[in-house]
Amino acid sequence: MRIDVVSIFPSYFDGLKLSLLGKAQDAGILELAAHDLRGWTHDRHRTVDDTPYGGGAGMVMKPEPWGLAIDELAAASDRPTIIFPSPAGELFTQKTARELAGLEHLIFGCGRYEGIDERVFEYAASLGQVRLISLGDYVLNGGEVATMAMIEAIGRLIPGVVGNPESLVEESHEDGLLEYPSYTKPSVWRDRQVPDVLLSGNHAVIAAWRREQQFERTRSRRPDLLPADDAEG
Ligand code: JBE
Repeated sequence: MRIDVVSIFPSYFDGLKLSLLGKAQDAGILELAAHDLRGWTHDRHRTVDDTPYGGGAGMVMKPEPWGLAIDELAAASDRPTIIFPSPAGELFTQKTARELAGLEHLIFGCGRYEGIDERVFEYAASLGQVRLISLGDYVLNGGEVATMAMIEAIGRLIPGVVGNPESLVEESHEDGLLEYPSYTKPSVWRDRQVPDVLLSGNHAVIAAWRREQQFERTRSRRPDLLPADDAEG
């Protein structure tokens, strides 16, 4: 998979060279490049924003550098998916991550939250599939941190990135429920005992207990994840 990121702060993405995603890049499974939007400006001050038509607070990102950036990066593949992180977008979930992990080429455009000139999204749709995606209902200063979170969630689903693929299926959200609690040695720590059932060696009973824990936690912490009938209590 190829991922291009356009940002006025490309060094944010140096962190993605660490750990699992760094190894995936070394192994050639993932090709990740962060580009400076200002590289597509042509004025002395490398201007990327201007005042909004119609008035109002803040600045809006100018369309010209975005147009050139998208032209150049989209030309590298057939029909890339172009993602703009935005609090006004559709919500990012594990399902979104799975969809995006199956694609060949993603381009992330990181705007500041006052926004990018709307015509950029229309134009981008002529070169690829455009998606505005939100990490959640809160406001960040720009799309960079949201992009990093999405790349991490997507990247670990690419075959070969996570060493043991079984560890992927037992995680929170993969089956629509929160994860069951985990314990390791010692069996007693500061007077707290690991639940007896986990020491029983009875795999069927352990599996049933874990399932019940998943439902219990989901009911108490995230009832919105359960079908309506199961949500109360
Ligand atoms: O979630 N997001 O994708 C955002 C992007 C930019 C600003 N705030 C956000 N929440």
